[in-house]
Amino acid sequence: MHAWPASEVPALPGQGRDLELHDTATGGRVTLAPGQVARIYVCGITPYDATHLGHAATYNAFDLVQRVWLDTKRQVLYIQNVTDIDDPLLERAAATGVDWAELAERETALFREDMTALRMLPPEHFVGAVEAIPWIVPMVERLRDAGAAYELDGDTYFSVESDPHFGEVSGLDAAAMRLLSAERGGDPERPGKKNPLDPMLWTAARPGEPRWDGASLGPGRPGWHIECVAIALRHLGMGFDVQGGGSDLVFPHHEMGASHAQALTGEFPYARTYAHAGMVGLDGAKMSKSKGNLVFVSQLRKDGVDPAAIRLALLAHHYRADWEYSAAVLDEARERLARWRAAVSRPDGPPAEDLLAEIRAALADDLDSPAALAAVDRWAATQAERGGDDPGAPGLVSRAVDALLGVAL
Ligand code: 5CA
Ligand code: ZN
Repeated sequence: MHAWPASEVPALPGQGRDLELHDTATGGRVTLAPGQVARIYVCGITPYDATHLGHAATYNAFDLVQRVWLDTKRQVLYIQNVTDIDDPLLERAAATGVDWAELAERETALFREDMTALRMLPPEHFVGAVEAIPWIVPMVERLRDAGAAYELDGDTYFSVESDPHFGEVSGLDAAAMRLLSAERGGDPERPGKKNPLDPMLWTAARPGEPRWDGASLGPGRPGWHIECVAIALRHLGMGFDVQGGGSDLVFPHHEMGASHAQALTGEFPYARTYAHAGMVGLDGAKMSKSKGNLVFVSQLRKDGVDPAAIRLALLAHHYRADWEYSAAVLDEARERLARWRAAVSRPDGPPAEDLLAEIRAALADDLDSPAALAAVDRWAATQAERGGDDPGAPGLVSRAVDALLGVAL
Protein backbone atom coordinates (compact mmCIF):
# COMPACT_ATOMS: atom_id res chain seq x y z
CA MET A 1 0.00 0.00 0.00
CA HIS A 2 1.14 3.58 -0.34
CA ALA A 3 2.75 5.38 2.58
CA TRP A 4 2.55 9.16 3.04
CA PRO A 5 4.52 12.09 1.60
CA ALA A 6 7.93 12.92 3.00
CA SER A 7 8.53 16.36 4.43
CA GLU A 8 11.83 17.76 3.25
CA VAL A 9 14.83 17.33 5.57
CA PRO A 10 16.92 20.52 5.49
CA ALA A 11 20.65 20.17 4.89
CA LEU A 12 22.88 20.98 7.86
CA PRO A 13 26.55 21.89 7.96
CA GLY A 14 28.93 19.13 9.05
CA GLN A 15 27.81 15.71 10.06
CA GLY A 16 26.14 13.99 13.02
CA ARG A 17 27.59 11.38 15.35
CA ASP A 18 27.02 7.64 15.22
CA LEU A 19 23.97 6.57 17.16
CA GLU A 20 24.21 4.70 20.44
CA LEU A 21 21.02 2.87 21.36
CA HIS A 22 19.84 0.73 24.22
CA ASP A 23 19.47 -2.85 22.97
CA THR A 24 16.79 -4.97 24.63
CA ALA A 25 18.50 -8.27 23.76
CA THR A 26 21.81 -7.47 25.46
CA GLY A 27 20.28 -5.12 28.03
CA GLY A 28 23.04 -2.61 27.31
CA ARG A 29 24.11 0.22 25.14
CA VAL A 30 25.38 -0.47 21.61
CA THR A 31 26.94 1.81 19.04
CA LEU A 32 25.13 1.04 15.83
CA ALA A 33 27.33 0.40 12.83
CA PRO A 34 25.02 0.40 9.84
CA GLY A 35 26.38 0.25 6.33
CA GLN A 36 25.85 3.02 3.80
CA VAL A 37 22.22 1.93 3.75
CA ALA A 38 20.88 1.63 7.29
CA ARG A 39 18.04 -0.89 7.60
CA ILE A 40 15.17 -0.56 10.06
CA TYR A 41 11.83 -2.31 10.55
CA VAL A 42 9.23 -0.74 12.83
CA CYS A 43 6.07 -2.57 13.76
CA GLY A 44 3.07 -0.69 12.43
CA ILE A 45 -0.47 -0.25 13.64
CA THR A 46 -3.34 -2.66 13.81
CA PRO A 47 -5.77 -0.33 12.07
CA TYR A 48 -8.60 0.28 14.44
CA ASP A 49 -8.59 3.27 16.82
CA ALA A 50 -5.54 4.95 15.26
CA THR A 51 -3.54 7.08 15.97
CA HIS A 52 -3.31 7.54 19.72
CA LEU A 53 -0.47 9.38 21.42
CA GLY A 54 1.19 6.11 22.43
CA HIS A 55 1.48 5.09 18.79
CA ALA A 56 2.73 8.56 17.91
CA ALA A 57 5.38 8.43 20.66
CA THR A 58 6.72 5.12 19.36
CA TYR A 59 6.88 6.36 15.75
CA ASN A 60 8.50 9.56 16.95
CA ALA A 61 11.32 7.55 18.54
CA PHE A 62 12.09 5.68 15.33
CA ASP A 63 11.71 8.81 13.25
CA LEU A 64 14.58 10.21 15.32
CA VAL A 65 16.66 7.13 14.52
CA GLN A 66 16.16 7.86 10.83
CA ARG A 67 17.00 11.53 11.24
CA VAL A 68 20.23 10.75 13.07
CA TRP A 69 21.22 8.30 10.35
CA LEU A 70 20.42 10.80 7.60
CA ASP A 71 22.56 13.32 9.45
CA THR A 72 25.48 10.83 9.30
CA LYS A 73 25.03 10.93 5.51
CA ARG A 74 23.59 7.47 5.26
CA GLN A 75 20.59 6.34 3.31
CA VAL A 76 17.81 4.75 5.30
CA LEU A 77 15.75 1.78 4.25
CA TYR A 78 12.75 1.92 6.53
CA ILE A 79 9.98 -0.68 6.45
CA GLN A 80 6.69 -0.57 8.34
CA ASN A 81 3.75 -2.96 8.26
CA VAL A 82 0.02 -2.58 8.83
CA THR A 83 -1.62 -5.51 10.60
CA ASP A 84 -4.71 -5.30 8.44
CA ILE A 85 -5.92 -8.77 9.32
CA ASP A 86 -5.77 -10.12 12.88
CA ASP A 87 -8.04 -11.18 15.75
CA PRO A 88 -8.40 -7.73 17.40
CA LEU A 89 -9.36 -6.10 14.08
CA LEU A 90 -11.98 -8.77 13.38
CA GLU A 91 -13.33 -8.49 16.92
CA ARG A 92 -13.69 -4.71 16.67
CA ALA A 93 -15.32 -4.99 13.24
CA ALA A 94 -17.81 -7.54 14.55
CA ALA A 95 -18.55 -5.49 17.69
CA THR A 96 -19.28 -2.33 15.71
CA GLY A 97 -20.94 -3.94 12.70
CA VAL A 98 -18.40 -2.51 10.28
CA ASP A 99 -16.76 -4.52 7.53
CA TRP A 100 -13.22 -5.40 8.70
CA ALA A 101 -11.59 -4.30 5.43
CA GLU A 102 -13.40 -0.97 5.48
CA LEU A 103 -12.40 -0.39 9.10
CA ALA A 104 -8.77 -1.16 8.27
CA GLU A 105 -8.76 1.12 5.26
CA ARG A 106 -10.36 4.01 7.11
CA GLU A 107 -8.02 3.82 10.09
CA THR A 108 -4.94 3.41 7.90
CA ALA A 109 -5.94 6.55 5.98
CA LEU A 110 -6.28 8.45 9.25
CA PHE A 111 -2.88 7.16 10.38
CA ARG A 112 -1.28 8.48 7.18
CA GLU A 113 -2.84 11.90 7.79
CA ASP A 114 -1.57 11.96 11.37
CA MET A 115 1.94 10.87 10.36
CA THR A 116 2.04 13.54 7.66
CA ALA A 117 0.87 16.23 10.07
CA LEU A 118 3.50 15.18 12.61
CA ARG A 119 6.23 15.23 9.93
CA MET A 120 7.19 11.61 10.50
CA LEU A 121 9.36 10.42 7.62
CA PRO A 122 7.51 7.73 5.67
CA PRO A 123 8.74 4.17 5.25
CA GLU A 124 10.14 3.14 1.89
CA HIS A 125 7.71 0.22 1.94
CA PHE A 126 4.44 0.32 3.89
CA VAL A 127 3.05 -3.18 3.65
CA GLY A 128 -0.23 -4.71 4.79
CA ALA A 129 -0.44 -8.24 6.18
CA VAL A 130 -2.94 -9.07 3.46
CA GLU A 131 -0.46 -8.01 0.79
CA ALA A 132 2.19 -10.21 2.39
CA ILE A 133 0.14 -13.43 2.32
CA PRO A 134 1.79 -14.67 -0.91
CA TRP A 135 5.19 -14.45 0.83
CA ILE A 136 3.94 -15.81 4.15
CA VAL A 137 2.46 -19.06 2.85
CA PRO A 138 5.67 -20.49 1.32
CA MET A 139 7.61 -19.47 4.44
CA VAL A 140 5.26 -21.38 6.69
CA GLU A 141 5.46 -24.37 4.36
CA ARG A 142 9.25 -24.25 4.52
CA LEU A 143 9.20 -24.06 8.31
CA ARG A 144 6.86 -27.05 8.42
CA ASP A 145 8.96 -29.03 5.94
CA ALA A 146 12.06 -28.33 8.03
CA GLY A 147 10.32 -29.62 11.17
CA ALA A 148 10.08 -26.17 12.77
CA ALA A 149 6.28 -26.06 12.46
CA TYR A 150 3.48 -28.55 12.99
CA GLU A 151 -0.22 -28.92 12.43
CA LEU A 152 -2.85 -29.01 15.14
CA ASP A 153 -6.48 -29.51 14.08
CA GLY A 154 -5.81 -27.73 10.80
CA ASP A 155 -3.90 -24.78 12.35
CA THR A 156 -0.15 -24.49 11.91
CA TYR A 157 2.07 -23.70 14.90
CA PHE A 158 5.70 -22.70 15.18
CA SER A 159 7.84 -24.81 17.45
CA VAL A 160 9.86 -22.48 19.67
CA GLU A 161 12.31 -25.28 20.35
CA SER A 162 13.47 -25.18 16.74
CA ASP A 163 15.47 -22.01 17.39
CA PRO A 164 18.45 -22.43 19.73
CA HIS A 165 18.38 -18.67 20.32
CA PHE A 166 14.76 -18.59 21.46
CA GLY A 167 14.48 -16.39 24.57
CA GLU A 168 17.45 -14.17 23.80
CA VAL A 169 15.48 -11.10 22.73
CA SER A 170 13.43 -10.74 25.90
CA GLY A 171 15.64 -12.68 28.32
CA LEU A 172 12.48 -13.77 30.17
CA ASP A 173 12.00 -17.05 31.99
CA ALA A 174 9.35 -19.58 30.95
CA ALA A 175 6.82 -18.50 33.59
CA ALA A 176 6.99 -14.85 32.61
CA MET A 177 6.74 -15.79 28.95
CA ARG A 178 3.68 -17.85 29.61
CA LEU A 179 1.88 -15.00 31.36
CA LEU A 180 2.68 -12.55 28.57
CA SER A 181 1.77 -15.04 25.88
CA ALA A 182 -1.72 -15.40 27.37
CA GLU A 183 -2.10 -11.62 27.63
CA ARG A 184 -0.83 -10.79 24.17
CA GLY A 185 -2.56 -12.95 21.62
CA GLY A 186 -1.06 -16.38 22.40
CA ASP A 187 -2.94 -19.52 23.49
CA PRO A 188 -0.72 -21.29 26.05
CA GLU A 189 -3.70 -23.24 27.41
CA ARG A 190 -4.63 -24.93 24.15
CA PRO A 191 -4.21 -28.71 24.50
CA GLY A 192 -2.07 -30.60 22.02
CA LYS A 193 0.69 -28.03 21.53
CA LYS A 194 4.30 -29.19 21.75
CA ASN A 195 5.19 -26.22 23.91
CA PRO A 196 2.53 -23.94 25.45
CA LEU A 197 4.41 -20.93 24.08
CA ASP A 198 4.28 -22.07 20.45
CA PRO A 199 2.57 -19.34 18.41
CA MET A 200 0.26 -19.70 15.44
CA LEU A 201 1.77 -19.31 11.99
CA TRP A 202 -1.36 -19.98 9.95
CA THR A 203 -4.92 -20.10 11.27
CA ALA A 204 -7.24 -22.45 9.40
CA ALA A 205 -10.38 -20.74 8.07
CA ARG A 206 -13.03 -20.23 10.77
CA PRO A 207 -16.73 -19.92 9.86
CA GLY A 208 -17.65 -16.36 8.96
CA GLU A 209 -14.05 -15.12 8.89
CA PRO A 210 -12.08 -13.92 5.87
CA ARG A 211 -9.79 -16.54 4.37
CA TRP A 212 -7.02 -16.77 1.82
CA ASP A 213 -5.56 -19.59 -0.22
CA GLY A 214 -2.89 -21.23 1.90
CA ALA A 215 -1.73 -23.83 -0.66
CA SER A 216 -0.76 -26.96 1.30
CA LEU A 217 -1.68 -25.20 4.57
CA GLY A 218 -5.31 -25.01 3.53
CA PRO A 219 -7.47 -21.89 3.42
CA GLY A 220 -6.98 -19.51 6.32
CA ARG A 221 -5.17 -16.40 7.46
CA PRO A 222 -1.67 -15.57 8.69
CA GLY A 223 -0.46 -15.43 12.27
CA TRP A 224 0.82 -12.14 13.63
CA HIS A 225 4.57 -12.67 14.05
CA ILE A 226 5.17 -14.31 10.67
CA GLU A 227 3.56 -11.28 9.04
CA CYS A 228 6.35 -8.98 10.21
CA VAL A 229 9.04 -11.56 9.45
CA ALA A 230 7.85 -12.06 5.87
CA ILE A 231 7.81 -8.32 5.24
CA ALA A 232 11.16 -7.68 6.95
CA LEU A 233 12.98 -10.52 5.21
CA ARG A 234 11.58 -9.58 1.82
CA HIS A 235 12.68 -5.96 2.05
CA LEU A 236 15.63 -6.02 4.46
CA GLY A 237 17.02 -9.54 4.77
CA MET A 238 18.64 -11.07 7.86
CA GLY A 239 20.88 -9.07 10.16
CA PHE A 240 19.17 -5.73 9.61
CA ASP A 241 20.14 -2.90 11.91
CA VAL A 242 17.13 -2.16 14.11
CA GLN A 243 13.88 -3.89 14.94
CA GLY A 244 11.72 -1.27 16.59
CA GLY A 245 8.40 -1.06 18.35
CA GLY A 246 6.84 -0.32 21.70
CA SER A 247 7.95 -2.26 24.79
CA ASP A 248 4.68 -4.22 24.69
CA LEU A 249 6.11 -6.04 21.66
CA VAL A 250 9.27 -7.42 23.29
CA PHE A 251 7.48 -10.63 24.13
CA PRO A 252 6.03 -12.50 22.39
CA HIS A 253 6.10 -10.52 19.15
CA HIS A 254 9.77 -9.70 18.67
CA GLU A 255 10.97 -12.85 20.40
CA MET A 256 8.85 -15.02 18.11
CA GLY A 257 9.70 -13.00 15.02
CA ALA A 258 13.42 -13.47 15.63
CA SER A 259 12.94 -17.21 16.16
CA HIS A 260 10.78 -17.64 13.05
CA ALA A 261 13.42 -15.96 10.92
CA GLN A 262 16.37 -17.73 12.55
CA ALA A 263 14.72 -21.15 12.21
CA LEU A 264 13.81 -20.40 8.62
CA THR A 265 17.23 -19.23 7.45
CA GLY A 266 19.61 -20.93 9.87
CA GLU A 267 21.25 -17.50 10.25
CA PHE A 268 21.66 -15.35 13.35
CA PRO A 269 20.68 -12.71 14.26
CA TYR A 270 17.41 -11.58 12.75
CA ALA A 271 18.05 -7.99 13.84
CA ARG A 272 21.31 -6.62 15.21
CA THR A 273 19.53 -4.36 17.69
CA TYR A 274 16.10 -4.55 19.29
CA ALA A 275 14.92 -1.12 20.39
CA HIS A 276 11.76 -0.46 22.36
CA ALA A 277 9.85 2.65 23.22
CA GLY A 278 8.16 3.10 26.60
CA MET A 279 4.41 3.05 27.09
CA VAL A 280 2.37 6.22 27.16
CA GLY A 281 -0.44 6.12 29.67
CA LEU A 282 -3.46 8.12 30.68
CA ASP A 283 -5.11 8.12 34.10
CA GLY A 284 -2.75 5.51 35.49
CA ALA A 285 -3.04 2.89 32.74
CA LYS A 286 -1.23 2.16 29.48
CA MET A 287 -3.03 3.88 26.65
CA SER A 288 -4.61 1.03 24.74
CA LYS A 289 -7.48 0.28 22.46
CA SER A 290 -8.77 -2.42 24.73
CA LYS A 291 -8.94 -0.04 27.73
CA GLY A 292 -10.34 2.79 25.67
CA ASN A 293 -8.31 5.47 27.51
CA LEU A 294 -7.08 7.05 24.34
CA VAL A 295 -6.04 10.51 23.24
CA PHE A 296 -6.05 10.70 19.46
CA VAL A 297 -3.70 12.78 17.36
CA SER A 298 -6.59 13.43 14.94
CA GLN A 299 -8.81 14.72 17.77
CA LEU A 300 -6.11 17.07 19.02
CA ARG A 301 -5.65 18.33 15.46
CA LYS A 302 -9.40 18.86 15.13
CA ASP A 303 -9.32 20.81 18.38
CA GLY A 304 -6.85 23.15 16.69
CA VAL A 305 -3.66 21.95 18.36
CA ASP A 306 -0.63 22.65 16.18
CA PRO A 307 0.95 19.28 15.20
CA ALA A 308 4.36 20.81 15.98
CA ALA A 309 3.19 21.19 19.60
CA ILE A 310 2.07 17.55 19.67
CA ARG A 311 5.48 16.55 18.41
CA LEU A 312 7.21 18.67 21.05
CA ALA A 313 5.06 17.02 23.73
CA LEU A 314 6.36 13.63 22.56
CA LEU A 315 9.96 14.84 22.32
CA ALA A 316 9.83 16.16 25.89
CA HIS A 317 9.94 12.55 27.14
CA HIS A 318 12.81 10.14 26.72
CA TYR A 319 11.68 7.43 24.32
CA ARG A 320 12.40 4.61 26.75
CA ALA A 321 10.47 6.15 29.62
CA ASP A 322 6.89 5.22 30.42
CA TRP A 323 4.97 8.46 30.87
CA GLU A 324 1.51 9.84 31.44
CA TYR A 325 -0.16 12.22 29.08
CA SER A 326 -1.94 15.23 30.57
CA ALA A 327 -3.20 18.62 29.45
CA ALA A 328 -0.20 20.15 31.25
CA VAL A 329 2.20 18.24 28.96
CA LEU A 330 0.51 19.80 25.96
CA ASP A 331 0.40 23.30 27.48
CA GLU A 332 4.12 23.15 28.15
CA ALA A 333 4.77 22.06 24.55
CA ARG A 334 2.70 24.92 23.18
CA GLU A 335 4.57 27.44 25.30
CA ARG A 336 7.89 26.02 24.17
CA LEU A 337 6.82 26.18 20.53
CA ALA A 338 5.82 29.84 20.93
CA ARG A 339 9.17 30.69 22.61
CA TRP A 340 11.16 28.94 19.88
CA ARG A 341 9.16 30.53 17.09
CA ALA A 342 9.69 33.97 18.57
CA ALA A 343 13.41 33.27 18.92
CA VAL A 344 13.94 32.19 15.30
CA SER A 345 11.84 34.99 13.84
CA ARG A 346 14.41 37.67 14.63
CA PRO A 347 16.95 38.80 11.99
CA ASP A 348 19.94 37.69 14.05
CA GLY A 349 20.76 35.91 17.30
CA PRO A 350 23.42 34.23 19.42
CA PRO A 351 25.72 31.92 17.39
CA ALA A 352 24.15 28.47 17.02
CA GLU A 353 27.02 26.17 15.96
CA ASP A 354 27.43 24.90 19.52
CA LEU A 355 23.71 24.33 19.78
CA LEU A 356 23.77 22.17 16.64
CA ALA A 357 26.59 20.11 18.17
CA GLU A 358 24.61 19.76 21.41
CA ILE A 359 21.47 18.55 19.63
CA ARG A 360 23.53 16.04 17.67
CA ALA A 361 25.30 14.79 20.80
CA ALA A 362 22.01 14.46 22.71
CA LEU A 363 20.31 12.43 19.98
CA ALA A 364 23.34 10.19 19.41
CA ASP A 365 23.21 9.46 23.16
CA ASP A 366 20.33 6.94 23.04
CA LEU A 367 17.99 9.54 21.51
CA ASP A 368 18.02 11.91 24.47
CA SER A 369 15.41 14.25 23.04
CA PRO A 370 14.72 16.00 26.39
CA ALA A 371 18.39 17.05 26.44
CA ALA A 372 18.08 18.29 22.86
CA LEU A 373 15.02 20.37 23.80
CA ALA A 374 16.83 21.78 26.83
CA ALA A 375 19.70 22.90 24.58
CA VAL A 376 17.32 24.72 22.24
CA ASP A 377 15.57 26.22 25.28
CA ARG A 378 18.88 27.69 26.43
CA TRP A 379 19.58 29.23 23.04
CA ALA A 380 16.05 30.67 22.89
CA ALA A 381 16.41 32.09 26.40
CA THR A 382 19.68 33.81 25.49
CA GLN A 383 18.04 35.17 22.37
CA ALA A 384 15.12 36.52 24.44
CA GLU A 385 17.36 38.05 27.14
CA ARG A 386 20.30 39.43 25.21
CA GLY A 387 19.84 38.70 21.52
CA GLY A 388 22.95 38.29 19.40
CA ASP A 389 24.53 39.51 16.23
CA ASP A 390 24.88 36.38 14.11
CA PRO A 391 22.57 36.82 11.14
CA GLY A 392 22.85 33.13 10.24
CA ALA A 393 21.80 31.82 13.66
CA PRO A 394 17.98 31.88 13.54
CA GLY A 395 17.97 30.10 10.19
CA LEU A 396 20.45 27.48 11.37
CA VAL A 397 18.39 26.79 14.51
CA SER A 398 15.22 26.52 12.49
CA ARG A 399 16.80 24.06 10.02
CA ALA A 400 18.42 22.03 12.80
CA VAL A 401 15.16 21.70 14.74
CA ASP A 402 13.38 20.66 11.55
CA ALA A 403 16.03 18.21 10.27
CA LEU A 404 16.87 16.55 13.58
CA LEU A 405 13.64 16.80 15.58
CA GLY A 406 11.01 16.98 12.85
CA VAL A 407 9.56 20.23 14.18
CA ALA A 408 8.83 22.99 11.68
CA LEU A 409 9.21 26.38 13.32
N1 5CA B 1 0.33 -4.25 14.58
C1 5CA B 1 1.04 -4.55 15.78
C2 5CA B 1 2.53 -4.55 15.56
S1 5CA B 1 3.00 -5.62 14.24
C3 5CA B 1 0.70 -3.56 16.90
O1 5CA B 1 1.23 -3.70 17.97
N2 5CA B 1 -0.18 -2.62 16.59
S2 5CA B 1 -0.68 -1.49 17.63
O2 5CA B 1 -1.57 -0.65 16.86
O3 5CA B 1 -1.18 -2.08 18.79
O4 5CA B 1 0.57 -0.65 18.02
C4 5CA B 1 1.32 0.05 17.04
C5 5CA B 1 2.68 0.46 17.63
O5 5CA B 1 2.47 1.37 18.71
C6 5CA B 1 3.47 -0.71 18.19
O6 5CA B 1 4.87 -0.47 17.94
C7 5CA B 1 3.19 -0.65 19.68
O7 5CA B 1 4.23 -1.20 20.44
C8 5CA B 1 3.05 0.85 19.91
N3 5CA B 1 2.16 1.18 21.05
C9 5CA B 1 0.91 0.69 21.28
N4 5CA B 1 0.39 1.24 22.41
C10 5CA B 1 1.34 2.11 22.89
C11 5CA B 1 1.41 2.98 24.03
N5 5CA B 1 0.40 3.10 24.90
N6 5CA B 1 2.54 3.73 24.20
C12 5CA B 1 3.57 3.62 23.32
N7 5CA B 1 3.56 2.82 22.23
C13 5CA B 1 2.46 2.07 22.01
ZN1 ZN C 1 5.18 -6.40 14.14
